[in-house]
Amino acid sequence: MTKPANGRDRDHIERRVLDPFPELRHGLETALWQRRDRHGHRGYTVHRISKKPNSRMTTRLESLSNWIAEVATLTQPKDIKWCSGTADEYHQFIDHMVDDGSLIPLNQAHYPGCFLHRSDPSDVARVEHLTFVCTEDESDAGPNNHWMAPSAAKSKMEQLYQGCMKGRTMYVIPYCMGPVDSPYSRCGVEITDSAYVVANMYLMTRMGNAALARIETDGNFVKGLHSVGELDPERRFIMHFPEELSIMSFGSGYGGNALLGKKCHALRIASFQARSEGWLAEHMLIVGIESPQGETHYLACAFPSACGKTNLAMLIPPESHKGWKVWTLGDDIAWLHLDDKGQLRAINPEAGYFGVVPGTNPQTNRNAYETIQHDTIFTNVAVTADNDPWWEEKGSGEPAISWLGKAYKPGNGAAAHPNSRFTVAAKQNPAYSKLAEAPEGVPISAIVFGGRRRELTPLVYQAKDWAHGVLVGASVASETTAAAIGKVGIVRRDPMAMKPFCGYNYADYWAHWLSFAERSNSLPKVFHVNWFRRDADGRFLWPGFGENLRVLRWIIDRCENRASADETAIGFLPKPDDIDLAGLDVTPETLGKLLAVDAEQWREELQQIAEYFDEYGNRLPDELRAQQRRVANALG
Ligand code: GTP
Ligand code: SPV
Ligand code: MN
Repeated sequence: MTKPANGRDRDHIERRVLDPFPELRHGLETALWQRRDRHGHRGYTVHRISKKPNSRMTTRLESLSNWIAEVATLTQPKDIKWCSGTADEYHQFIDHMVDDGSLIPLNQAHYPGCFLHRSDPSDVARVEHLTFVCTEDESDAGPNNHWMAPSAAKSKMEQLYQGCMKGRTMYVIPYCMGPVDSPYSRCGVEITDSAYVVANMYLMTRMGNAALARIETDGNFVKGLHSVGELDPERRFIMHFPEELSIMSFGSGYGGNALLGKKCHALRIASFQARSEGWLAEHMLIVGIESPQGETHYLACAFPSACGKTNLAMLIPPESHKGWKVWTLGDDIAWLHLDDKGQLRAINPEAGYFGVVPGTNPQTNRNAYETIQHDTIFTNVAVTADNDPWWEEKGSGEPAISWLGKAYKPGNGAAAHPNSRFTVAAKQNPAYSKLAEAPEGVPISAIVFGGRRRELTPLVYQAKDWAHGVLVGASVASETTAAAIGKVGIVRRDPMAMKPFCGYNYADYWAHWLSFAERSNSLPKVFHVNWFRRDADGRFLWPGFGENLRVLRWIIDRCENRASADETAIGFLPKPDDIDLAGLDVTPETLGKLLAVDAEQWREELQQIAEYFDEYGNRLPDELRAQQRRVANALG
């Protein structure tokens, strides 16, 4: 029994019931007790209270209630709201944001349940230059990450957080990345002062009571603290503490910076955890390709940001491919585990899509287009005179108001921001796979790397074996896009499409990838694709989108040992007849260009890869260096 408070103390304790938890297990209620100490300073204790009289108890997970109390003491919110994850609660958040102007209802007759959020114009993409991995030892973060000592990073962040939620509500979001009943899933709790973040987390993750129940059972969770602060780019940081499984983010409300379950947890922290636990957390889509004969293969594909994952995951088979079906499991992140038979299996830790809007139309991506017709949050799109959302290459309508909220004037730049995004629940996708919720995930036949490169990299090639596949992944380079602040169109090395997301030293990461060969002899085959080759006039040589299925068919046939190939120095390439061009306006000459391997250019590329690897010094696995030398020598 707790000691009853004496009369004097009672005056100093105000009880606030925060969430009646209608469907609460154990008959408990959650409450915040706000206390003042002898000096009148406010402090907080979080309790879950039994409805039985005289049996008040703290939450079963003390590490959680203590952390919430600590954060509340630091940030001083006006109140705390636990998120239970119900649809009603989501609608309450939406109404609240409409009231305060942070969400604008779109035309509800045309787009029911759809809203527009205009972010601060300085806050429209990930900020890689302000993103840090804070390991005790700098070399553990590696040359691929910005690093800060954990103690320095924490004191910097604590200064920023000091009193930052005054007058604001602090939301507590328990979430589960992956199906709640999957052994491969991992949980976290995000604390934020942004209702927009809460609404997005509701669509993107399994959040609320079910996640909280699992957290209490697991006894551990990733701690994510987020505040939008004043949205000042000078006071903006995204800090990761992988050794403590915690994240601190301040000053941005944008997707990857603020929805901490996504890139911060499911990639940076998870990749670090995955290394010690023997699995992989990757920037990959997961897609199922079903043939007219009813045979389904699952592929996991890693392309850098804004390089076609969402589009490939939702691919619509072209007219020429009657009877083919494509099923989406994930569009951005895959967690990969070896099962006890040595089969690599994938789950998607997310439950929604935060996808690039521009370019989405019924021809390029009909599934995505249909998915976002209702119950979608649009961020930084334009609107038409009818108050419909509008974006470049939508294929219909005209912009009246730009993403900045000003009258649109042609010639004044894009109407929708190039990195404008939709947030939507995955279940709305007409191609949503029935295995998307399977706790055991799906078996992966092929791993496909890709990049956006106007030259050099052929339409498709296959690595000779797993170790060569690790080289192929480690060699990915791609033109930068609007998904991150910075110059667009510059080719940079982006190994495994993880440059902004690998939470530890790439050299150790490649060693971890290589180690899978010792643990299984039935690993997936590894490929590389490039949909973005251009001619001298800058036009794409390959039609892309649905037609990419023709390339995936060769990939699947290679996995089944039923397609031929030419062996080259860089790997296996299809013979021109191996890619079905029926009904397609691609001449054999163009296909020749798409499949050409220019030895001179490739020698140069292998030289650049060697120089890039040198940045990792002695830590680089010998096997990777040996693979690089083998290919360089084969090129002559
Ligand atoms: P993130 O969400 O940032 O990780 O991006 P993503 O990899 O999911 O990229 P997404 O599928 O959203 O594609 C980004 C851009 O690439 C869009 O403008 C698409 O229209 C374009 N795109 C996608 N697939 C193709 C393709 O096969 N060919 C060409 N030419 N463009 C493509
Ligand atoms: C990406 O940039 O790769 C995205 C969007 O998928 S974000 O959530 O901002 O990372
Ligand atoms: Mn992404």
